[in-house]
This record gives sequence, structure tokens and C-alpha cells, in this order.
Amino acid sequence: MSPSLNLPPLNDPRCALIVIDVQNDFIPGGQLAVRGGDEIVPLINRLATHFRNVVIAQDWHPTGHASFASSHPGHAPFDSVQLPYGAQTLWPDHCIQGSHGAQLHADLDLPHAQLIVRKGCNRDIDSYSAFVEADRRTPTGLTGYLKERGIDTVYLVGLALDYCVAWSALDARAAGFSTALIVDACRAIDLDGSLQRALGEMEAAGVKLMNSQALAN
Ligand code: VGL
Ligand code: ZN
Repeated sequence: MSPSLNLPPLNDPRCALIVIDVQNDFIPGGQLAVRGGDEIVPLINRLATHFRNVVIAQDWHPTGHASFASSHPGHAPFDSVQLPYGAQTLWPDHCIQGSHGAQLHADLDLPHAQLIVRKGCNRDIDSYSAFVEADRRTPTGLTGYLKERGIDTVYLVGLALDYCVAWSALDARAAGFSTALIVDACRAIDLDGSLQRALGEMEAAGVKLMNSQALAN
């Protein structure tokens, strides 16, 4: 774990907590369950009380989305296919707009969250990142929202560490935010070494990997 370097206190108006994809389909029993996904909810609720700024990301796909294996005859979930923007891992149908699986976990308690960013809404483009879609061109608007509000430091938590949380953290760094990932407030899918790869890429990009114990509790 890298030490927490000179980040402003969590309640500083320049800091935001970004809660990624804590939705029923990523919780055990859901369509794309992440092991232990339910275990992080109480910790996220507790951490969030320290922040003035809380943003929620919500995976929000139309039916027939390009990331669904069911949209690619002859392919199964976890296969990889080539799409116009590059390689795309295929997933079970998940987080369909308006479905129960797309709803935030019922125990997530973030009454002061001011923004919910929905992503993956474009049928032809996936979006692991809460900042920029998988074509690496189409912004969600989150960078502008944060910058316009004077936020320069983001803390990330949620699901899945090695996909949506990692891509969001890397894009936060690329957009110039001081970025920390609270590892024990995340859980990973860990497909073919994706967890180690994601941790290495984030460390190399200057994302601070920390545990919640290093923060106020
Ligand atoms: C996610 C795979 C597909 C995530 C979303 O939230 O990490 N992973 N869609
Ligand atoms: Zn998705």
C-alpha cells in the first residue's frame, strides 16, 4: 500500500467520494455477482459521512447492449470480442435500465449524495469508467461537474475494483485529480489476473491505494 500523501481531509470541500456501481446485479445473487460485494456497503456508508461531496455511479445499460454476450451469437459471457473501439469483454446481461438488478443496493445509505452519473447508456459503447466511455472519446460529464465545483481530489470505492473502479481511478488521474482508492471498500471480479493488473496500472499512474484504517473511521 502506498502511504497517503498530503491529501486534504475528507471533509474538505475540494474532496469527493465516488461510489462506483454498488448495484444489485453486482451483489451475490445478481447477474454479475462480485464475491463479497455486499460486505462493503456498511463501510461505504460510514466513510461517506465524512465527505461533503458524494457522487454515485450507476451502470445503466439498454437491452441488447454491446457488452452483453447475448448480443453476440456464438459467444458466451467472459469471451472477448473486437468492437470498433477495441477489445470488449462480454458479460451476462446486467444492470438493464429500470430493472431491479440496476437499482442501488437497498442498504446503501447516502442521503447527501448530490449526483448520480449513469454510464453505459449508449448501446454500442461500454463504459467501465464513470468519466469516459470505452471508445475513450465520449465523456460522461463527470470531469466537468467536479472541476466546475472546485473539486481536485477524489476517493473511489465500490464494484468492481478491477473493472469500473480501476478504469474510473485511471481516468480521474488522467483528468488531473489527486486520486485515492480505498481498497477494503472495494471487491474485485478477478478474471484472468485482472486484479493484479489493475493494481499495477493504478500504482504506476499515481493512484494512491489505501485502506480505510488510514482514514477517519
Ligand atoms: C462492471 C463489468 C461490466 C463494473 C460493469 O461495475 O465493474 N463490470 N459492467
Ligand atoms: Zn456493465
